[in-house]
Amino acid sequence: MVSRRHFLGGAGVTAAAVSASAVSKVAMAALPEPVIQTRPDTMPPLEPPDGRPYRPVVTLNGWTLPWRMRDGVKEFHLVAEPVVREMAPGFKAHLWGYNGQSPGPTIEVVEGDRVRLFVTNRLGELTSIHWHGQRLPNGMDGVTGLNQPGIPPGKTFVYEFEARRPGTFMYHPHADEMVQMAMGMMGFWVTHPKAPHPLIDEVDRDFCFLLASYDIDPGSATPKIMTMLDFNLWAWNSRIFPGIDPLVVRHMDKVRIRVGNLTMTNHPIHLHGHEFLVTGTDGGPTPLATRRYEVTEDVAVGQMRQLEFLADEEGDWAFHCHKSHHTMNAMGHDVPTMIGVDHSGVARQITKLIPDYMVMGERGMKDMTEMEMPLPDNTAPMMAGQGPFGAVGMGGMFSVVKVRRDQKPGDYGDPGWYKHPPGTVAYEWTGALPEPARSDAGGGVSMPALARAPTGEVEVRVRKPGSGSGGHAGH
Ligand SMILES: [Cu+2]
Repeated sequence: MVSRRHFLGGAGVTAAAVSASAVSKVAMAALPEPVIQTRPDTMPPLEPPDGRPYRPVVTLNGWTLPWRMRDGVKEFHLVAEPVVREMAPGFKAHLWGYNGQSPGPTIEVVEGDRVRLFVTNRLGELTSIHWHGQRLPNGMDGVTGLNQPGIPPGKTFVYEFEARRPGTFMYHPHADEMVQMAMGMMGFWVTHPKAPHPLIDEVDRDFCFLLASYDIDPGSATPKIMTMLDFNLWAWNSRIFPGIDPLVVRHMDKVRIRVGNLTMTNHPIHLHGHEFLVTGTDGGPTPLATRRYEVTEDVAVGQMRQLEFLADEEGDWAFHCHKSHHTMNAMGHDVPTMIGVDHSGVARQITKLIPDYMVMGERGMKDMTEMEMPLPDNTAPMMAGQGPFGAVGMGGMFSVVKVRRDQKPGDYGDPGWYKHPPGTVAYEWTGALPEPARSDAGGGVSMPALARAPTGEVEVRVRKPGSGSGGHAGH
């Protein structure tokens, strides 16, 4: 075992030999040792020890794969294998990934670099790696059966090509499609420009992460790979809020955030407090004439987007997917809507039989964020982020961009919660209130309102849990 601590500052990275049964000693002599990551934390950027210099990216709750320079070629060793990924504190998932984690490590190279990637398969079935978005020889494109035979279990294949254009890419298998990506096999790839580029700005902080979704029943650990739409865990780099680290920046930093989508639906990624430009896609840097300011950018399936902004507003700014179901964790699903249903009478009856019975959800679901519900072991909290003012009613694809004046350049450490200047936080009004204006329009002339329901009893049918009418598919 050779420690690689010098690469990542003691970040829990170790080198592990491939088992002798998988690869012969002769073959091993030519292979770079695979570097394995054991922690799900955001690792410091990997400053390039050799080759052309560049400003490295920071992978949210992830890390960058060190390489070996041999005869001018950057050699990487990826190991496809089952992993245990902590998706949030107290919740571990049994996924497939690379080098100890899902997603796999970020690969960073420079435009014009010759890259050799050894891929060892420690899964029980064939795999391959497709280098999404790259210009490369057809036989290196990684589609099993079309461009190459699948990599059999226990074998190592070599991919080699030149990183021809700078930009934001990803890698994933093209083998047993539905299973391998649903199990978490994916990783990020960044190719930095070799010289100042008219469409690629230098930035102070450069973050990246992949969007992923899983369907893991409460109390279990393995994703249901047959799920097509109704996922219950919406993740950034296989982490769910409150398990996603904040993106910490210094006030007036120029910030780039690279996002890739390997889920089965689109994600409108929304930043509070700032406007950003979309400066790149997997097709490369966007032409200047196409750039416009946005606060939400939809990232469709199989796409990459680069968002850039000047962090000129101090504070703790929410950063999340704008699909509201994607900022929820597993327990928020498949429960009936009880809002507005007064079932206190029913509750009194039930309490005679079950003393601990709780009325839930009739004022909304927020109560459940503060309630310590008895959950099965290994279950993600439904929505359990705690902010300085109480529970943050969100989970899943949610994090915080923390902009601080006193953050040191290059320091990604969490500065804690923002301390608001006096008089700048929304507050309770205790004075006299004017009557609020209310619309009493019953509909315009083109669409007259329906006659109001006659006064009298309104019949309400309460939907019972477990009645099979989930009403939740397709989001
Ligand atoms: Cu989403």
